[in-house]
Amino acid sequence: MTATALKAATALQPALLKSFYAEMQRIRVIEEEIADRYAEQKMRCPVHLSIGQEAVPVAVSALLSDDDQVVSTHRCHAHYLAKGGDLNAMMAEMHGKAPGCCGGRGGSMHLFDHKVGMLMSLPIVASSIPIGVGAAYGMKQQGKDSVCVVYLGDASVEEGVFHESANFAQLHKIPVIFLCENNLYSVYTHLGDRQPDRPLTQVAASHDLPTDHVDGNDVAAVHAAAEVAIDRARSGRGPSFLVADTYRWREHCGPNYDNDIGYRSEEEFQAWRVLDPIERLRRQLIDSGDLDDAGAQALTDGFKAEIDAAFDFAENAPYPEGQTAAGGVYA
Ligand SMILES: Cc1ncc(C[n+]2csc(CCOP(=O)(O)OP(=O)(O)O)c2C)c(N)n1
Ligand SMILES: [Mg+2]
Repeated sequence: MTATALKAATALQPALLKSFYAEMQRIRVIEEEIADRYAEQKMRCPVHLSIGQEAVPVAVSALLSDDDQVVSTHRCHAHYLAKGGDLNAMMAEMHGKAPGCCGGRGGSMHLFDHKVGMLMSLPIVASSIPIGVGAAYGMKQQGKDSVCVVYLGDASVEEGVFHESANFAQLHKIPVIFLCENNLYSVYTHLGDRQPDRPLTQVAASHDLPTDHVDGNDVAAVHAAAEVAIDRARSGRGPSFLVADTYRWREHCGPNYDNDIGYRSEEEFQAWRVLDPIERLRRQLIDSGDLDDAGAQALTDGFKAEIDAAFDFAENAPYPEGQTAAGGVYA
């Protein structure tokens, strides 16, 4: 355990760690259910699952209020759920139904819930970054102490708009946190083939951003590092760039495992699987005497019924009316 993680784990109360466990497990159960039902073809949108990556959004959202905003990417389910996004609206959206959070027109990569500060998710890589910076600039101009967390994948750093946004944010001391979930891959290409010589933190530091790098599967370590960055933004000291190393368990897009197609190995997957953020925390809580098997079960008991009800809601909801098809189209 790193010094940061050790400090974080000892500082956090067991009750908070248990809530992290439950929240991560809830997101996992929801995404596993999506994967299990995907072949039924009732959800006709692509799905980018975050199974294995649950620690980052859960740790970060615990530090945010509904007035703080987040923006996300194509891989947005966990960000939306951890920020408190409405599950029925998410499931309806994934089924293309009218009560979906985007009116059934967006699908799984367009999850919004403005009541809880889930500003948007966008599938064009890096396109949400300047929008998050703009939202945070607005907060600053209005004299608020709110912040915006911009979730981005390791590939986003290779897009020009990341650099323009980072530069602008630092020049204007904008209260934004660039939270890079480094799952090592951009689709099938390993980070080592894309950035063989430069750590991601070094790329961000070239814009003079304060940077940090944590084990993204250690929820307490992420919480500790995010707390520093969020406090910096909230107190007017400007943006930060935080890299959290993690791993997606399933294929880039879709419900399956794809360790057999050649771009990564079963051995690599298994090495990351033992770093499962949920199982690590469960074991930590059991070892410290703060949780037992029955307690862990009790924390997660209601999730299956909740997601079944959300699927029922989505499947029984109406499709959008045909005559509204041009609504929201700007030309
Ligand atoms: C501008 C742009 N280029 C290419 C794509 C196709 N694409 C979708 S996701 C993705 C990789 C994204 O990798 P990363 O940012 O690391 O996120 P991850 O999928 O690993 O969570 C690519 C290339 C896209 N959506 N937008
Ligand atoms: Mg990636």
